[in-house]
Amino acid sequence: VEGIDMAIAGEDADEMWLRHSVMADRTKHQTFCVNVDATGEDAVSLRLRSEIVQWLGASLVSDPSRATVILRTLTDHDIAGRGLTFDGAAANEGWHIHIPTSGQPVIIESPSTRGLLYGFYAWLEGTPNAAEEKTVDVTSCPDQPIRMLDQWDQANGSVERGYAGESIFFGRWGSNVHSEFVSFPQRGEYDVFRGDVDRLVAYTRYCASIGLNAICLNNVNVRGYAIRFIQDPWLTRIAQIAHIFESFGLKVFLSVNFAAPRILSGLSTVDPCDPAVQQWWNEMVDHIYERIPGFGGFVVKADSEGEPGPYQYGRTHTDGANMFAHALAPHGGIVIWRAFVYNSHTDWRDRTAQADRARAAWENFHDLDGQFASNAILQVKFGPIDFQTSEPLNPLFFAMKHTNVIMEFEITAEYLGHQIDLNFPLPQWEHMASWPVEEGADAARALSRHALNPRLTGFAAVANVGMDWSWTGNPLAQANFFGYGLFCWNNHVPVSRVSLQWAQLTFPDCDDEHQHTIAHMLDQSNEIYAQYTAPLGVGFMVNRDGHYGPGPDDYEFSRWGTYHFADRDGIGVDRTQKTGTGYAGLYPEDQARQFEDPATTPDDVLLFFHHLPYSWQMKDGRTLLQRIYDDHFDGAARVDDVIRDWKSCASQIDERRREEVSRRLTAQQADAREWRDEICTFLYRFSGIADEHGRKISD
Ligand code: GCV
Repeated sequence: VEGIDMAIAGEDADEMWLRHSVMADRTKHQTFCVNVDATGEDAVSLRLRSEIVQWLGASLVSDPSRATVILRTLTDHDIAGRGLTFDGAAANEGWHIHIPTSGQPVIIESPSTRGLLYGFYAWLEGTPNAAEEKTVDVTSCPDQPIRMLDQWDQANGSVERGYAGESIFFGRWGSNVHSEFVSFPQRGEYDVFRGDVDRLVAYTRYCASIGLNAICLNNVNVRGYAIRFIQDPWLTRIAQIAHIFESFGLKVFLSVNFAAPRILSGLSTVDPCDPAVQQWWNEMVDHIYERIPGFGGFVVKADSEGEPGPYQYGRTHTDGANMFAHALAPHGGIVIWRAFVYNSHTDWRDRTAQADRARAAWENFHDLDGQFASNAILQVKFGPIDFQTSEPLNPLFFAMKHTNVIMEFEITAEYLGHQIDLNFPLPQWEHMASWPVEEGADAARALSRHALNPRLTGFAAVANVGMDWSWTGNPLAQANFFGYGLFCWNNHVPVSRVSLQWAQLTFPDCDDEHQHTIAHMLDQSNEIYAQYTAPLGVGFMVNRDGHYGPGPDDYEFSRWGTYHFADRDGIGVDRTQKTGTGYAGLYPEDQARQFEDPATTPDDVLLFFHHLPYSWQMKDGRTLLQRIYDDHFDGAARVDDVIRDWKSCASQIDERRREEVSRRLTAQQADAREWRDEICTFLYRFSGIADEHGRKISD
């Protein structure tokens, strides 16, 4: 790529689930033919060809009769004539794969070149499974039209909440020596782009290979040089990166700082209703599209955690979002406005509704429903707090009935063990996506039902990669990235199918039994972690200094407004309507009723909704405190089992991955024991109630 300070990717970067030798072996006897007459050549079809020839090293012919794998685009006429069904708001990106029993060519078809690319990778990854005796005919379309990654990468090369080394986009080449990166040396010059094109191409391939179609390159907290990414010469660099992503079918977005007109051009105000401010953004957007015609648009975090926003000018969030939407609309761009807005200056003494952080997103946005522009999207975190181990669905998903909404997840393991502790969060994500929202629609499905434009809904997640050789710090955390893509595509994909497919692709040298062992380790990891950390949905008992390890009182008297309220009698947050913050009443009547009563509240969010005495009788007959003690001992003991499982795979796994994972599991074991002991002791000191099984709890 012209102008980029070329640097060769570390030769030793792990190949994750696309192991070149496996893929090349799988295709070495194949001859491919790509026919895109129905849609025409574009950057994606050219990329598809180069993937076949340059990446796989396979042969490509123009005559389909000589091919063993035919990839072709379809016209509407073809689709109707063949009786094929491509369904949903993203039907265009779907694929149809035909695998014959023998003799005939494999056929991969789609209405679009992007769909062909997705079908190509799906086939390479073994989806659908080729049956030996039966012809396979499968059509598959993504459930969510927008399937996005949010990078929290910063211009200085660091990654906010990143646990896998420095940014793959920004920073000084060669400065990443280890994943335990702490500080980045100041750069004298302004070119903050790493320029590691090989690494970017590889990353983009991974994204496309799991069906992703959008990425925001920089952190939502837009600081330093990142504020200038929308201007030349930095924009030229962004264009170069966008060029790579677009060729793999991904749209590129940038996070922007709401106060940019003041910071960059000295405007006296950034009031979104001021014509000069609007004009500034209009011109800025026009310029961006001159450089990047396929640009996706902006992601904006405003009025939250110290970021500037429309409230400072007495304006609403729709005033802010619609200003950007208006500037982007002529170019087909969109603005993604984050609903993670809360006042981080609460007083712990205040126990009223206004200090309940769980209410914040709802309070700030519910009455703006119907007022967002049709090219604006509200991005809502799945839970009302902040990616805790267990939360109920954010009630905003019920309130927004005439708004484009994206559900936000966090792949990077901020509260889930920093990619040190094993934690494959797919079960939790699916639980959130499957939350009943209305007759015939769970949360995932309801998104398109209530959108102003059904194609402008979807999922976004904070990415978990960095310059670490394994991409994700912990090689097993690659599964979380892989799983996210498959989850976006099929919101109810069976968890164990994903983990097994990942294990098979990633550890091809393991035998079947051990691939199942690895998949099993992943499948139970999210539950294990939830057992030994903050109990039953209470949240935020995590260490405030970085969010790893226990810190039961770290937030209790802080300004961030999240509390467990443990005392000598009980624990939990009263969010009932009768005696608490009233939060339970933000749900539709049947669910509000369910959460109002601790007897009908599901265990995993029991302490999220209720402050209960330690003697509270759980559904299984145990007391609340005994259940907490048991979970903590059980969770920590299960980590020992996970270590045993990993050891059982040892002889079949290369040394580097074996040792890296082992080191992290040992650290997890220490972490789990620390959590167990701190939480149990913390509650024992308050309650004075001993463990029924006489296990040692320090006093
Ligand atoms: C990017 C949490 C994280 C912050 C993050 C914020 C957000 O508060 O701890 O690091 O900021 O969420 O989602 O904006």
